[in-house]
Amino acid sequence: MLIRSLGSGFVHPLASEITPEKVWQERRHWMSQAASGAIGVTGVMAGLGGPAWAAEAPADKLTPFKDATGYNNFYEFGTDKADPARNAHTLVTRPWSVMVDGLVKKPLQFSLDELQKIAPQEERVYRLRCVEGWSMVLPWRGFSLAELIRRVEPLGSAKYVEFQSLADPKTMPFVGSRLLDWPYVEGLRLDEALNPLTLLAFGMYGQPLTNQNGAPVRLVVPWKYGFKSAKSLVRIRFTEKQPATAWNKAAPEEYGFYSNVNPEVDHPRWSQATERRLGEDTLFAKKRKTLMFNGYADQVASLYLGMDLRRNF
Ligand SMILES: Nc1nc2c(c(=O)[nH]1)N[C@H]1C(S)=C(S)[C@@H](COP(=O)(O)O)O[C@H]1N2
Ligand SMILES: [Mo]
Repeated sequence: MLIRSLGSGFVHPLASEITPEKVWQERRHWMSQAASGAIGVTGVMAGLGGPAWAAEAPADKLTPFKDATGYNNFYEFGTDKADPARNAHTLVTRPWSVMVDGLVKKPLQFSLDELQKIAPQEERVYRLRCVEGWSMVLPWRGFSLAELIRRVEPLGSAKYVEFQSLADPKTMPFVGSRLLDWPYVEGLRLDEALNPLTLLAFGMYGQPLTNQNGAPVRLVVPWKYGFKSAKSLVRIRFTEKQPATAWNKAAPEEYGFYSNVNPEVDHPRWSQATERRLGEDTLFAKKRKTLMFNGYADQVASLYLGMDLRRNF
């Protein structure tokens, strides 16, 4: 391996030779040592946004960058898992703006630069599980959606938040196809949107989101099936009625509004009891058991007290 001296005895591999996941695994190793008191790292903690790391299970390894960017769902660019990586280069992410409106006191249109600056961004390692049975673990970068919600001051009548992805037939080859009713729309109840876990993400693995992962800004809702995490957002709208979401409209028996990860509620066409982790799916790799709320029950179970999660799937 080529190494380069950075002076005073420091030797470091060239950036081009280390994969993003290697760098991140190293940082996490430090972090776990820091947490156990093995090394003193006030500075490191400050740079990494400490508390968010508590959300990950110890056995979770980061999903390799190439898997996370090469196996995607982004139907605007095709239905094959390799299509987004192949086709999403046509997406134009600058200039970009996000309209935040509906039942709020202060409707605002943000340029991407303005939006990125409304709160300090932090790194958060989240698991995300697709309803199709695969999952991944990634270091995302962004801030809680609650930071944005606070600034527009929802009215008392606002009960839900609707998220709209860009639908540009000129740059997104499958917008206009009959796969879904475009634009891609998702929604959360206001209290779900305000939960600190709900992330407005701008980056992943220490760099801006790749187009196939939803550049320049997306949602990451880690306790729900992946399709709730809408990509390439252009509008966030506060409503009184539950939003009509793209997948729910396309197949209501298969994709409910809530879509909380729940191993006990099977998809009508397959079991949801287990999942395979991207990057671990060799022939003999064991499947993982899917966890209730994708492992985030401590943070979110209280949102659903008294609700029948079989009926409200
Ligand atoms: N606009 C838009 N957002 C989307 C999708 C999509 O097709 N279009 N697919 C969803 C699904 S089904 C999943 S599993 C996740 C996948 O995110 P990833 O490609 O970053 O892993 O994005 C979600 N967000
Ligand atoms: Mo998905």
